[in-house]
Amino acid sequence: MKDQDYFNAVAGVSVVAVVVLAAVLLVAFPSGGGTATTTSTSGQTSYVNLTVSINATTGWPQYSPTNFDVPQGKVVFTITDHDAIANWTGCSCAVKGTVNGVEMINGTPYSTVSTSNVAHTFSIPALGLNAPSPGQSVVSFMVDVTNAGTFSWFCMSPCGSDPGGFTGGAMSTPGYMNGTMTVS
Ligand SMILES: [Cu+2]
Repeated sequence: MKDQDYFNAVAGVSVVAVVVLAAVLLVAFPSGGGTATTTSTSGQTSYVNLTVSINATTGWPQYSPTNFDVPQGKVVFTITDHDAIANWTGCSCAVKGTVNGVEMINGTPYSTVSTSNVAHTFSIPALGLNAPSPGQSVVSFMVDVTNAGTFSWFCMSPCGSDPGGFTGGAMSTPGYMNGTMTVS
């Protein structure tokens, strides 16, 4: 596949060079390519930088920001996940809904992420988006956002301090593992 040269080329990119990586992603994921059935026409690319860290008060993992706005068009997401490495057997490990169906983890492309480390996910069901986020990693991916509206996102990993995962704590408290993306 033609992207292989690019992937090889960026494999050594420093994880702190987020802006550079995002710029390279633009070259790797040109508009109109791949499997997308619809593409945005705005010609605009925007950037969303998300961080997962441990809330000092609650001890729960927390995305920041949780509510954000983007214009229609290509959106490059970068998730810097400071949480611990987490094995998740039976995880939602397939990358879905991104341009070319991949995400970059520390500069290497993956279409499926190893169960040995999926601390969190960034998922928007209405857009068919699922981006697993390994702990102690930088994940970057591009989404072609074609429609305005308010989209709920959440983490599908049973993360946080609650033993049941989805019944309390980080998973059910607004502003930790769920939020909204407003597209204008
Ligand atoms: Cu999570």
